[in-house]
Amino acid sequence: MAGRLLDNIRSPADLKGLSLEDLGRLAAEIRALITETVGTHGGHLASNLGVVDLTVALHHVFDFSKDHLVWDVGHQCYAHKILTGRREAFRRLRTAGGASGFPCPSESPYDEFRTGHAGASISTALGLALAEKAAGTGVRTAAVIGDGALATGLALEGMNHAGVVGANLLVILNDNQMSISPTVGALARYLTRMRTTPAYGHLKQDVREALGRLPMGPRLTQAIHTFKDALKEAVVPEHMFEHLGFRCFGPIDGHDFEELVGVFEEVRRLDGPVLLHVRTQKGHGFAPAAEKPEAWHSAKPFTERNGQVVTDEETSAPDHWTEAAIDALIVLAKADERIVAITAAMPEGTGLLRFGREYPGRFFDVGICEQHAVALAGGLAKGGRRPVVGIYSTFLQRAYDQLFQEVSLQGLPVVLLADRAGLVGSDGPTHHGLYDIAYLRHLPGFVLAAPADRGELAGMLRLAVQTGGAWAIRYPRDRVPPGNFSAEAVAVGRAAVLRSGPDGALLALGATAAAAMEAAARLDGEGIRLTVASARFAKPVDAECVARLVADHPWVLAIEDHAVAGGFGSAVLEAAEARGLDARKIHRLGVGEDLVEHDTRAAQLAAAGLDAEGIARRARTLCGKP
Ligand SMILES: Cc1ncc(C[n+]2csc(CCOP(=O)(O)OP(=O)(O)O)c2C)c(N)n1
Repeated sequence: MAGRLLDNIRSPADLKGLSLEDLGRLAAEIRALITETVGTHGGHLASNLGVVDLTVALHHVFDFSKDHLVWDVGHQCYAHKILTGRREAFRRLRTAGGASGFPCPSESPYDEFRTGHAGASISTALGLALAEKAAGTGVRTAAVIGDGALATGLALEGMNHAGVVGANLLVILNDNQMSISPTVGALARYLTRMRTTPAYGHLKQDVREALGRLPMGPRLTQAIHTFKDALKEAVVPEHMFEHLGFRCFGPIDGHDFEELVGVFEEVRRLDGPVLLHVRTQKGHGFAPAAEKPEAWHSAKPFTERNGQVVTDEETSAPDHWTEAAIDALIVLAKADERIVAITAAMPEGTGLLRFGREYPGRFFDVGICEQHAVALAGGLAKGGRRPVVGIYSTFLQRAYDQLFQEVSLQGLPVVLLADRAGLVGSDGPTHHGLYDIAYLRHLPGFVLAAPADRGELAGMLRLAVQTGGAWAIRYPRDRVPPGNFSAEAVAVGRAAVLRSGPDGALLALGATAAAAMEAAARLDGEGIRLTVASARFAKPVDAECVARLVADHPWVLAIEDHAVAGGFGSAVLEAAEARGLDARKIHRLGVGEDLVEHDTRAAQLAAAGLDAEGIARRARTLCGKP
C-alpha cells in the first residue's frame, strides 16, 4: 500500500521530484490535515482549502529557501506551514505553544513577515525585490494576494509603484470572488469580467518581443495563441494592470496542477513586474465550506460525522458584545432615519449584516478599505447623516489620519463601534485591539466610552448619536455579563460607583468591571473590602470621581483591557495631575509591551493579570497582604 506522501515531506525540497499526480495526492492529504486541525482548534478554513493546490505548486516550482514568498493577510498560510517543516506545530494550531494562525518569522525562515492585516504584501514584496535588484542576486519575489485585499488602498499603492521601478515582482492574484463575504466594489466587478474572459493571457507587443528572446514554454505559447485568436475576434479587453506596467497572465485554474506548474515555471523566468490571475474556489475539497465560504472563513471547532457537520456549541456565543451593540443600533435607527452604518468588509464579524438586512439603503460595505470607511463617514456626517462605523479596533489603526483629518478636525458626528477591543485570543498579536484608546485619546473632540454591561452600551450609543460629536465605543470579543451593574443613567464623562469599601478602589474600564466585581467579592471573604467603579469613559475621565476615590481610599487601581502605555490609566494619572491629587496613590493595570501570543482570550487575560484572580492578587499586594 502506498504510504502517505505527507509523511515524507520535511521541507519544500522534498516536493521537487514529485509528479503532477503525486502533487495532487499530496494536496488532498494536506486538505484532510487542515480540515481535521481546524475542526479541533478552529481557524481560517475556507481560504486555506482554496490555496492548497496553489501553495503546493509554488513550493514545487520555486525555491523559497532563496526566493521570497509573501502572503497577503497571511490567514491562508496553513499549507505553507505544513510544507515548511511545521506539521506537528500545525496540529496545535492557534493554541498556546502551537503554530500561529498567521505567518511568523520566529517559527520559520520561510515566513518573511509577521502579518495579519490585509493589503501590505505587494509593498513588502516590492521592498524585498528592490533590495535583491540592488544586490544583483537574481532572486525572485512573489506575493500572493486575494481579490478582496487587492482593493485596499495599500495594495494599489504598491501596484502603482511596482509598475515603474523594474523590480522582479510576481503578484499572484488569488481570485476566489470572496473577501470574507462576497468581494464588493467596482474592482471586484472588473475582475469578474476578466475571470470569465477566456484566458486574457494576452501579451502586448513589447512582452511578446521579450518572450521571443526566451526559450518559450508551451504555456506562454498557448497564452499568446489565445491572445492572437482573441485579437482576431477583438473580444479580449486589455487588463487594467497592463496599463500600469505589469505583464498580465491568466486567469488560470488554481486547482489544475498541470496549468499551475506549467505557468509558474514560465513566469518565474520573466523579469519585471508580472501579475498572474489565478482562479480558486474557497473551501475547495470540503463541501460545507465550498457551499458556504462566508460561514467557514473563520471556523469554530467542529466535528464531521457521515457528512454532517456539527459546530462545537460551547464556542458559539449567542450573547456577544457584538450582537448587543447591533441590537441597540437597530433600535436607535428605527427612530432616527439619519443613522447609517458602514463596515470595511466585516459585515458578519461586526454584526452589521443584520443592520443591512433591516435597513438596506442605509448600509455600506466598502471592502477592506478602513481609510475610506472613516473618510466616507466624515462625508456622510457633513451631509447630515449620523454614520456609525462598525470596525475591529485592530483594523481601525489603518484609518488613523482620517480619524484626525476627516473627523476630529472637522468636528463631525461620527460614531465608531470599536469591536474586538482588548485581547482577542487565538488570532494573537496581529489582531489584539490594544491601542485604540492611546491613538484616539489625544484627538480633539473625541469621546471614548467603554461599557461594562448591556445597559451602559445602549445608553452610550444613544448618547453618542444624540450629542452629535465624534465618539468611539469599545467592547471586547467576549460575552456580555448578565444583568446591569448600575441603574445610573449614562452621562458623558461620568463614572458609576458599583459598590463601596474602605480598603482600596478598583476603577475599571469597560468589560473589566465584571472581573473587578468578582475580585472584590472574593476579597470580601478575606476581610478586604473594596470600592468598585465602572469608569465608563476613558475620555473625558471622570475627574470628580477620581478625586473622591483618591481622597477616600489608600490606593486606586485603574484597570483596562488595553496597552497600559498611553491608555485609560495614563488618562487617570493626567487627570489627577491636573487636579493636584496625590498621583502616588494611583496604580495602573493593563497589558504590557511584550507581545501576547495566541491562546484563549481567558488565558491571555489571566496572563496579563486582568481576570478576577489577577485583579484580586494585585489588590492584596496594594493592601500589603500578598
Ligand atoms: C486591514 C484589514 N482589514 C480587515 C481584515 C479582516 N480580513 C481578514 S481576511 C479578509 C478577507 C480577505 O479576502 P481576500 O484577500 O480575497 O482573501 P481570501 O480570504 O479570499 O483568500 C478580511 C477582510 C484584515 N485582515 N485586515
